[in-house]
Amino acid sequence: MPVRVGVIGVGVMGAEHARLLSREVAGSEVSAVFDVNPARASEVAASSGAQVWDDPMVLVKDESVDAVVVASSDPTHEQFVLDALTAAKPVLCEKPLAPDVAGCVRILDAEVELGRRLVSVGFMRRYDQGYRALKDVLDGGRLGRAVMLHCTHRNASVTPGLESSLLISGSAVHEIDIARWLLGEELVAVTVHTPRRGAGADGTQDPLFLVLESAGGVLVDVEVFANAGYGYDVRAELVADHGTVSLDSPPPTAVRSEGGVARVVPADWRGRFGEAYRRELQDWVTNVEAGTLPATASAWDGYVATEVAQVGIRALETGQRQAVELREKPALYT
Ligand code: ISE
Repeated sequence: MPVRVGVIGVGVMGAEHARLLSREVAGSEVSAVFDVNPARASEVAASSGAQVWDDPMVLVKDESVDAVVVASSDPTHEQFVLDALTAAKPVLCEKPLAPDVAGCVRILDAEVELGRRLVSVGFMRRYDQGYRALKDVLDGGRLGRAVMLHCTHRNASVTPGLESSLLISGSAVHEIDIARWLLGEELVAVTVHTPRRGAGADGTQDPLFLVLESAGGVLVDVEVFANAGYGYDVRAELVADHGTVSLDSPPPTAVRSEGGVARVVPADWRGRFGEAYRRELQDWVTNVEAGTLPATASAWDGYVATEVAQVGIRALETGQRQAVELREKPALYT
């Protein structure tokens, strides 16, 4: 029997999840779909063979749904994740787990109360082959300890007038998660520098330059440039005691141009992380089926990402280095 998944929210991301679950992931089918836009829900339901629901809370509880994917608007995540916990069903929630720390904490409390880990958070970079290769090199020990991590996160363009804080909570949050995962350490402080605005900035403080400090003294710098103008470009270089290793997945396609060799990057995240999303969903479905824990980010990781992003937003607003104070980690997540 395939795992029957209910997908809540089928905008660009949710529709892609539904497509992957119904066509590319082994052992799953999409049995139910909800979206605030009924036409969009019908379209995705028709292409994935699912039923359309007009009440997401009823969808979560229905017996035709074994597990839930939440890809609706950020402020609605908390409610749907809590509903899934009440129904004791596995749930994969797109980032952020909740946009505010209080919402994440309510989810942590509910999961701890239930006493079972059912929540996964969609930090798909953990499934990217390039980041996995970086982690393998670091964990293999050949390069010694990590000292610095340089990160670049560029989008071609974003909605004009985007709030500057969203560069941190919507984009740099991926680096926040991947840095913790890669280094195996928590982040303890954030500083945000603001260079002069890029030509496409349009009211947004863009780019931003973040410096994250890890508990063990590793410095992580993150350039977030939302209107970089040319494409979706994610880079990373890990500097260690005895050498450096760079993210090179997928290898950029080199093309000859008049000035020499140019780097060609995808237009958006789908071209860059499509395979990571597929692997993430496959791991989730396989483990839901087996009743075991996937390697996804947990509710704890989702909470920490939101907490550190909020500290980053404070650092941006104050212009000062801000310390991160995490809650005590519940035993369920150790
Ligand atoms: C977007 O919100 C995402 O979630 C993508 O994963 C990220 O890479 C992109 O930069 C964001 O704008």
